[in-house]
Amino acid sequence: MSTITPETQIDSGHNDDPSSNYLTSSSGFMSWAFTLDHKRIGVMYLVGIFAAFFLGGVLALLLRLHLMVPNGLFGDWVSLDSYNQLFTLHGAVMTFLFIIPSIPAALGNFVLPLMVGAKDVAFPRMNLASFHLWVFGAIFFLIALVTTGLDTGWTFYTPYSIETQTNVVAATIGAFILGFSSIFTGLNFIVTVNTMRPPGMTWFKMPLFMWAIYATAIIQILATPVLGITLLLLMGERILGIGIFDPSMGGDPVLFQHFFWFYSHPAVYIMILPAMGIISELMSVYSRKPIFGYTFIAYSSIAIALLGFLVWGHHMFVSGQSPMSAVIFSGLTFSVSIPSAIKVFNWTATMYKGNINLATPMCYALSFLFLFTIGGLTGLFLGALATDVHLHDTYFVVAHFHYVMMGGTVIAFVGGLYHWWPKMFGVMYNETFGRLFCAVVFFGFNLTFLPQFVMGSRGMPRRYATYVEEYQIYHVLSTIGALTLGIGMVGAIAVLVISLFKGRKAPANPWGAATLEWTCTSPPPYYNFEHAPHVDSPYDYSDLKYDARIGGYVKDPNAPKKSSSDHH
Ligand code: HEM
Ligand SMILES: [Cu+2]
Repeated sequence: MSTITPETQIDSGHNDDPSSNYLTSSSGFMSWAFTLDHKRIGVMYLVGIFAAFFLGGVLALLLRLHLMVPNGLFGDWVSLDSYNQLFTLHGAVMTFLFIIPSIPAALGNFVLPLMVGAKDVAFPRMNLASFHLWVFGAIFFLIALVTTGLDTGWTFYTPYSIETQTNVVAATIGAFILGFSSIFTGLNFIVTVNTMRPPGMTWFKMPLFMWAIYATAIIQILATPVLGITLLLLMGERILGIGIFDPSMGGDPVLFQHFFWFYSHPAVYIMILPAMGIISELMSVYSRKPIFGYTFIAYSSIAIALLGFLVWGHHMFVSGQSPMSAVIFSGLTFSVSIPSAIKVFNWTATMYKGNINLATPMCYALSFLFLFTIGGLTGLFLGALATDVHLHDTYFVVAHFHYVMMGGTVIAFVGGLYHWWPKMFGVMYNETFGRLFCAVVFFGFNLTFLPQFVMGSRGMPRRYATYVEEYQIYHVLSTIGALTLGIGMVGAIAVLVISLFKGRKAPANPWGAATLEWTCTSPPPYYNFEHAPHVDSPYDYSDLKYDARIGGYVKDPNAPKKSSSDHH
């Protein structure tokens, strides 16, 4: 099961020419669409995910433009109803199609097997199935989009989702299928990490990205089935009228919220944990220092994954749960912030007295640190019962979750993409433009969402198409910010795409990182490694030295090797 021999690959027609790599080893549509190569699957996910991100982004800009003036910029063209559809599809596309699969399915697929020095993930066929399911799920979302749209909010709250005339069934079928895609990915990673680590890579010598992906996979497997069942029940309610959520038949609409958040709060950790894993790698590599507090960071990922299951009720403080359970959920919510804070402190300590290299990925890592801290700290105001009653369903919440999801996950994703890009495609991007657009993104992001904290705390409710004039100044600032952010994001992606055509050839190890994926050539050959790589501490940089001729780092055989348990 765990050994991937060439015979288990169904790819036809790849050649074994040593100068070829996974991109050139075979060609044609079928060699991609039905590949079992984790690297190609990762690249296909990357393309699909960015298409979803683009769609979600265009919807977001339409929303922001609409909100420029109190009664809607587009006049009758965007009616109150279509405004509901815009924000619903924006949220649903961003959450289900983009952010949940983003880091694990694209970067995780590409990097994880390389990090363990393996040829592939444990179940390559299941990996391919996961991608195909993602495509099917996306198609159902598009069906909902082009038929009637969807206007329930991405949360599908009952009883409205039972009554609305929009295509809830297509969207829930889509989300259901996407759930399986996510479960397959998670299952694959758990088995890969458990069974395919090379000799010498004990649990506490794993790169922290692996710990993060592992913790994420636990949530994907345990929480996603709950969403699946919930969506099935919702379909049953709509199609058959089974009466579980519908109060007119004795059902309980709040039950839906319990089911939904039992998945969706853990799901926010599906979004943020892989991002945290990326940041742990970047902080260490670009500070040229072993990561500070390795064991704490590793355990805190697991702690977040488990505690994340106990706090869902904080989304329902005002939906009629008993005061006692509200108090308990509020208390539990604070417990999750402890492991998150541990990570932030350890990343900061890693930089202390480090030899910081402000390459583009590090610029994103620093942005993450700043933005995630704001996102996390504002979560505490929402977790505190007394303040949440006031802030619930206002723009304060909107700002909070964008700081964690976009400022956290998306920023880390883009940073990780810049970091691994030379490995993935064998080219170097333009550093100057990379940094420039990172700065534009950072500025645009804050301009978009900081004003939302202010207007939210002053009472501007979320999901409203119109508003009273006193809020206009915040909305205008936010819209200008969103346009800036859009330009920054398009620029950041353009820098990468242009490098495919113009970038100079990447060395095997441009950043001087010590994890195994940097020991194979860039881009990796079809079988990843010719010989099983030698496993060392993932964060010991003492034996890597810069070689100006190749523009990258090489192992220095003469370097005194520090003890490999140094990072503990
Ligand atoms: C530091 C830990 C965090 C705390 C204490 C926290 C707390 C909260 C609370 C109490 C709410 C409910 C607010 C309300 O509706 O009144 C909330 C909403 C939300 N949070 Fe967080 N949060 C944290 C981290 C995150 C992370 C890491 C993400 C995503 C990556 C996230 C995404 C969201 C989303 C999407 C919502 C709103 C969902 C909706 O109602 O549509 N949060 N958060
Ligand atoms: Cu939550």
